[in-house]
Amino acid sequence: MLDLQKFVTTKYGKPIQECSNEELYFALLALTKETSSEKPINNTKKKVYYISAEFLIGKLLSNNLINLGLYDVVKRQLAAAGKDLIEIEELEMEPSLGNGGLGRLAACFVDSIATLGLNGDGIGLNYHYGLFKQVFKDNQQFAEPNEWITPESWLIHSPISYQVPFADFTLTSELYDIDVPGYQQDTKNRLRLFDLASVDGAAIKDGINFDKTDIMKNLTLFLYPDDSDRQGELLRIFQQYFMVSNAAQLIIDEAVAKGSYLHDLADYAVIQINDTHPSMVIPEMIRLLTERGIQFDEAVTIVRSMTAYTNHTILAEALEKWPIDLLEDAVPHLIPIIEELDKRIKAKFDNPAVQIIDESGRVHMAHMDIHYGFSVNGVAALHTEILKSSELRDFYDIYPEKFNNKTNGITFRRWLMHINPRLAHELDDLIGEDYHYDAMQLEKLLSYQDDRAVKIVLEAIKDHNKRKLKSFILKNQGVEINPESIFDVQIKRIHEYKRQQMNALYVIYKYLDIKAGNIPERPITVFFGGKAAPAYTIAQDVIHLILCLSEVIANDPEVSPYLQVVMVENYNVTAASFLIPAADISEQISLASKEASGTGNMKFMLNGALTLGTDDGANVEIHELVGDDNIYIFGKDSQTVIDLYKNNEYVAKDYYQMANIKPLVDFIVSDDMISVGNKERLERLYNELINKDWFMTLLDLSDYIAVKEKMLADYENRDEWLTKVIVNISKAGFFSSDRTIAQYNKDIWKLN
Ligand code: CRA
Repeated sequence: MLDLQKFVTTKYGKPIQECSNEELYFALLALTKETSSEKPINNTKKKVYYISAEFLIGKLLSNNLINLGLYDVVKRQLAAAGKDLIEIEELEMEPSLGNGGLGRLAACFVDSIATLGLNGDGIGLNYHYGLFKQVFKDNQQFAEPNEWITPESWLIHSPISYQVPFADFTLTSELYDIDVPGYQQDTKNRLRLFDLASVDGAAIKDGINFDKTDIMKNLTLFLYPDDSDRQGELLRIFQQYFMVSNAAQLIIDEAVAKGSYLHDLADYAVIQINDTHPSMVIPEMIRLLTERGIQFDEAVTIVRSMTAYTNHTILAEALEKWPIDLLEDAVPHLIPIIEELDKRIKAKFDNPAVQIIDESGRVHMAHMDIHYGFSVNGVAALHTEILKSSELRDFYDIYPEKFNNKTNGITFRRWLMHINPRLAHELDDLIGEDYHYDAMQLEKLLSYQDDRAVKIVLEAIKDHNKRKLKSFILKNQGVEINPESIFDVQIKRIHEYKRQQMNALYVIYKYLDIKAGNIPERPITVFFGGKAAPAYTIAQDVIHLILCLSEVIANDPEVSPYLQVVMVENYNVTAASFLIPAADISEQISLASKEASGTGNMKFMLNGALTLGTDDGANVEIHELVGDDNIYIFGKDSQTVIDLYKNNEYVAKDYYQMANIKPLVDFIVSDDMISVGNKERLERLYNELINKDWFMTLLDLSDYIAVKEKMLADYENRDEWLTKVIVNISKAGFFSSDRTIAQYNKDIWKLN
């Protein structure tokens, strides 16, 4: 049994009571690293390499303590000495290695791979400033470098290093590992982050602008550096190639060390390509194999039998397509390989839609993945069906056997046990701990759906979590919120297809309604959180709209007691861990067909919030699991939307002219708003909505308002609402990433 007092005294020569929280944080970091370093690395023959530009791992202390079985003891022993683990954990910097769902999914997956005892590492880059830190000034977003690496951290410097060739120079990599102990597992895996020793933050000028030409200094500074110019595009190619060349060299070395003679490489390794950023691993692996004496044809066969591709989006602009001349400037040695791969496809299929290099000389990474890998998967049932029937239809016709669905999932260690310990303990008491290992066991909770006592406890837990969120927001932003209000939460990257602007129009509706004298039964607090890509102007305008609305409402004494808008600054995994357990309403309102899956929707459901959403992404599966009575669905369905696009039939103006909609949209450019905002931004957004509205906000707005009003009214029937909450928690087991990973393994990786 752990004796934390002894550990701390040995380290600092004084007892826990006399240590600062900072000292205790570093003691716990050391303890956790030591404990996981004692676990042997999983070294079974075949291994999966999950290559991803993002791993949004969040703070690791509690997560690792939970997985190592130390969380409760540590918490207890600290408490006995008058110290609070939650306060200590605040001192950890959140790694900034991801952007959104795709990166968080990768983090959940490495946790689940380790937890299932499978041999698999994540491979990515060690961005020093990661994704930018978001700050608000003048009701606008500004981007600052996010410095997260401290001298002592989770990173373990490895002796592994590779040479990575580019057109004009060769770079030498460094490797940093982060241990990934699975939940209650004897072995561990690793997250392996490649870096460059010479990277230098002094290359940054103001905000997140930096000299883009000096690759030695900037290669791993930022995730998704601005690529609106040629130099920026080149830098992204440099990053992607650096990541996959290191990965491919590591994969070969590890296999050879285990006895592979390369012809049998696929018996040792399988690569999961997480979206198209790592796609160059295909030509790179072919290059390395041919360099090692394997014939080109055989190299292609080997690579095809060991690479699988996950598609995360149907938005065409998010799929990498690099002009061949740009690739030529960065990685000329890959060009003959890519051209040969393309030539073979052109010889076989005369359909322009499936070519790797298109007529304008762009290399379609996704097409290369599909032709030269053995598996293509979507991330939710609806998404995979859309890929097969429309987006990737021509590929599906050629290779129906390659297509499969893997509905996303989330790790319950973080998204239940860590962020909502009271709920987890209540579940332990009610249904036992089996669900820790088999999430489907949560269904046992269904038998309590009419249990008054359980409902009272659930309500008390929600209330507690609302108060925790209140302190978090007060501390971080100096804003007071009302814990007695309904918490309505939309947290995700800011993007037009996710339709934060529709939620903002609802807020305007409510504001005007309250001004007209209709006082809500109970106050409502609407939370938004999310970053907008610095080059995405309309998304910045949406943030501006929300911040201005927040100010207008806060300044209006007629409305502010009943309605509050909070835009959470620098939304990240840590903020999510406070927002999700406190939420009553989970906003999942993307335009149907556009959200590949969503994973926030799953986290909210598990923590007892009800979904207000469209039949999109994994919402469809949530809907099927909980049934019509336990979810609030609105809006046009995906087929209708797909047809509207196909026939070019949607005209925003027709909706704007409607009597209930026009005043809401007009409010965006009202004097009230312009007095606190930036006229140009508000007018641009207004014009975008009435003239274009590419993601059909106005199409679903009336229905959204009606269903949200119904939901708020239903909230007042506490007994029925809590039944719905129980049903949602009970049915969330399907969304465990352990289930997702078990399916990847059974159908794709075939490890063990
Ligand atoms: N934004 C999808 O949009 C999905 C995640 C993880 C996304 C989400 O609906 O849940 O992937 N796609 O599968 C993406 O990043 C490049 O595409 C996302 O994170």
